[in-house]
Amino acid sequence: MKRLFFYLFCFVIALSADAQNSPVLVAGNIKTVNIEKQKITFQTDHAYGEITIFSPSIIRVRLDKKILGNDFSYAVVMPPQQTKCSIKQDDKKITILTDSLSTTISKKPFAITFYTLDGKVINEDEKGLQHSWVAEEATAYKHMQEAERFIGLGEKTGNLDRRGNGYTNWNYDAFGYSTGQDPLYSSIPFYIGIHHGLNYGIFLDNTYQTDFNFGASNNRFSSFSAQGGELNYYFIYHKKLADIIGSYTTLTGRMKMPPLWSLGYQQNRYSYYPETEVMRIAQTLREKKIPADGITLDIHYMDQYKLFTWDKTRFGDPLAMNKKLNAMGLRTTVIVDPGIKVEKGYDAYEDGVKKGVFVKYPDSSDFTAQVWPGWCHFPDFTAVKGRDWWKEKISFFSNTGVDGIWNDMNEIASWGQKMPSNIIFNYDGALASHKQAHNVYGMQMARASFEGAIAATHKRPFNLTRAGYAGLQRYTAIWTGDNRSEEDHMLLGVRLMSSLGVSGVAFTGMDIGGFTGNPSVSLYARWIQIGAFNPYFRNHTAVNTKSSEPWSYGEEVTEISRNYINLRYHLLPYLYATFNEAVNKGLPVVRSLAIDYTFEPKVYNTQFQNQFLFGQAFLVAPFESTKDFGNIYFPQGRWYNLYNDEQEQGDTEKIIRLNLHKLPVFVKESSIVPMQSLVQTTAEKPTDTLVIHIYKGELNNSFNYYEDDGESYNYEKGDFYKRNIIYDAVKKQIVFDKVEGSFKSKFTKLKVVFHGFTAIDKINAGKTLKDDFLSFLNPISRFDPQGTASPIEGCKVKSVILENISTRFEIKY
Ligand code: NBV
Repeated sequence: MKRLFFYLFCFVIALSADAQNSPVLVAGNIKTVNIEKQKITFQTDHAYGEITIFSPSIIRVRLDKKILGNDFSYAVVMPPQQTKCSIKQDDKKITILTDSLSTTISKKPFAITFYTLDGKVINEDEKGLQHSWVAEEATAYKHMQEAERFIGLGEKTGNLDRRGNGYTNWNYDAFGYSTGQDPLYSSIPFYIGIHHGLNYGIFLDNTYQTDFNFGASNNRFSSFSAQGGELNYYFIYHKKLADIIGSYTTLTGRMKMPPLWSLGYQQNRYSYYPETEVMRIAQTLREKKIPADGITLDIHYMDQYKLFTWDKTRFGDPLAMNKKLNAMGLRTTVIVDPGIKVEKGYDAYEDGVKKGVFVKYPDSSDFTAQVWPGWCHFPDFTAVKGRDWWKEKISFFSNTGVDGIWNDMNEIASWGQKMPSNIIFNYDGALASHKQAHNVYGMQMARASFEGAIAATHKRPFNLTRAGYAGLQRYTAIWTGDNRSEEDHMLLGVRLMSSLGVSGVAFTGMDIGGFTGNPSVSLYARWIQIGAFNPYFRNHTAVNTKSSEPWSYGEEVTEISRNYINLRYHLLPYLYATFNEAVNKGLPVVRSLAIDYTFEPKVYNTQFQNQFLFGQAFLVAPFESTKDFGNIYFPQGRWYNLYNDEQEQGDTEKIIRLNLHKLPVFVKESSIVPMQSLVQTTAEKPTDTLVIHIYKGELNNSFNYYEDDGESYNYEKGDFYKRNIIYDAVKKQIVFDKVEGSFKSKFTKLKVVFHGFTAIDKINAGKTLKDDFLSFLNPISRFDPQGTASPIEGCKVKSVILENISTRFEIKY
């Protein structure tokens, strides 16, 4: 017996010695707990922790192997909300209950499980692994649920469902990336897990390199790690995936309304110069009746790539040129890179050195690296001083008539791609090494450009970035960088936008036609069709590639391009209102089907994963331009073919013949789609009639029609025009609610177009509506992207014109 005890004793000693020598430090058991209102602080064997109830649906977890430091975030803008909750503890566990979920924290060892209110496990730490450190790398291990799927993580290549893969967040200048390359330019450490009819979000707010493992080379766990700093994550639970995006974007902030012109077509190339070339492009757009709102100038507009300069031989009088462009309804966007050329006598350099705004080595010398202008210094955008300096400098552009800022190379990219770790950033007073500041640098540059442009103009700027971090949507749009002119890149671009969308970023785009290389004629045509359904509609190509304007691929493609750009302009009222949903609810414009049909396995089938909803109404099915047939998945409900109103019953797949002239697009039943007459630019006023297309259906639906001046922030003070339009399939009526807000709509008439209806019973607008408004039911054309309106025999589409009524009225059918 004695001997047995002795052996046991030796075994325990050996085990604990092992634990001490282990290269992996586990958090261990909870030793002390302190509960204060909505916050629990605790200490474990090897870690310090804090769990906060942020809202009924958001629980925040902080864990570090040292005492928790300063609580600062570039991403999170929402403080904890006062929340009705109960926190109880006994020897074994702490239990948190809110109106939305319950959370159990086991004490021995420290481990967290999140449950629904009826006791289903939403997410739980992987038993035996939980939380640990390997050197400075901290990791949380979560049990991989049966058939669990993972979506999100922002700009990540690969499939919609990320299961079986691992990803790294480290902003990277990924020139001509491959379709499986990781990482790319921006980092959004937020993903959504889906299993057993449940979905949740996890946002790891840590700007160091972070790594996610969704069952890559393991069948046990999903995990997330940070190369330094705290394990600081937010767990979000809602029944509906859209609400998870809603909560994530209340945490990290939402976009503001973009300028209306930035939703028009934008013509880019690397680079248009000199001025005569820019004007030739502008004139050709107008002559060929290709609607457009913007021309973008790439690095050649600068004097030897020096920021805040114009090349005087190429652009003698930029202000005058930009005025001429404005008179044609075109706005100018210019590229800006962070690298400031080291050159005596160059104002930005001299001034920057004098004011000490550049990032530095530990010996206080300014960090120098090579990029376009040669040797450069880089402003510290993580410092108030650096941002303020840039904000002042950026007014240079509005002074020369520029309306858009395009922040490029802000990963930071430099030749050689290896920036030393020991560069010191201010990190808003906390001082951080390059390792900690790298992923947030680009977002802070975009922030400085955004805030600077607003300060200079008091208008909404258009701001675009390549690099970013969670929360970037507050300041900027993003595009997916240097893609290739290849079929699979076009489809990858769609998935990148979908993934950015579920990760809180609504204003996204890709280089239409592809940046590197030359697309085939058919690829260009298909890509520009898809582009009409991109939130940011930009055509771009690299230096030394074939011209990429819509007329560069022959007559037929010019016509296809024009048709779809026309369609985009017809759809602006719908798109603008959809952007307003991003502002108010955080919902994206390009919506993965996973948002509305989360638990439908077919959504994640790689055959269908490129399909997306453009706003709430349009189902877009992109296919390679080389295919003759395409298999389309129609989610439940009924779907109208956009071009001929033919109806498809949902919950089916259907093989359709593809045709280069028509991108497959379908409209969901019960949809409400406002459209306007064709204009060549958003600077041109459409006709006085807002056309509202209504598609008959069995679903209840509502659409928030929205308008404002398109350029100022007065809408934040109530200067908008809003009207909720409700499709009530039970009462068989469409209700136009009363108008809200002080803005006067640019439309004075409503034309309601009925799709799929056989008869309209009555239009009940109270006393304001006279009988003669019922002069309707002339068959109009089926929708065709050319916007012509020739009546089609036997078509059931009917319309009615109503003088604008601002009070509530109903249409009964
Ligand atoms: O400024 C030139 C390019 C730009 O056209 C492109 O869109 C960016 O992603 N820029 C990268 C610099 C590097 C190009 C090789």
